[in-house]
Amino acid sequence: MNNAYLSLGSNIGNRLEHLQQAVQLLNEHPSINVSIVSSVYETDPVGLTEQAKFLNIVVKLSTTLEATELLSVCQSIENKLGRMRKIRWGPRTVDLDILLYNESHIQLENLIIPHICMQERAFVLVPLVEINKDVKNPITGTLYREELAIKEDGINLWKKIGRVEEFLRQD
Ligand code: PH2
Ligand code: MG
Ligand code: MG
Repeated sequence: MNNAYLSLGSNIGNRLEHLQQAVQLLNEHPSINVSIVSSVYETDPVGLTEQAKFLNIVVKLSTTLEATELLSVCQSIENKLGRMRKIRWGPRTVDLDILLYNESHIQLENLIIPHICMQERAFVLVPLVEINKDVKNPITGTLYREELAIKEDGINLWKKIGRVEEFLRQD
């Protein structure tokens, strides 16, 4: 069995519902079990700052899928939920990024693990450290909670979550 951490974000429409639908679709996959969902954080947009605030979560899952197969599942969920917006070529309603896959270091054209700039993104690190304060960068051995120390600006707890079922029932 493989363990992975995923970052999910949404900044269009009903953001919470998009995150819930994405987690539900992940969990419904026969080879994926979502074991932990972080609290929901409202976060200032990073990169392109002229856009709406995001809701971000991190989930931990176990899976028999290879990392590249997990990536395909994530992309099909993005497409499925994106299509519901009916905006052709429009912005995606939900983004699913694989952060970590076991202790793997993967460098493929379409998949880099650990996720390329996760150690600089508080919207990733805050929920990640919430669900596992001992998780380390598998390449450098640095604890992600130590990367976090100075960068918590623009990240606000939006909804406290305890269990996966509780998250899926929120409305
Ligand atoms: N995702 C991005 C770019 N910027 N900013 C926040 N706060 N949250 C995100 O999920 C996010 C972002 C590209 O995927
Ligand atoms: Mg992303
Ligand atoms: Mg992405």
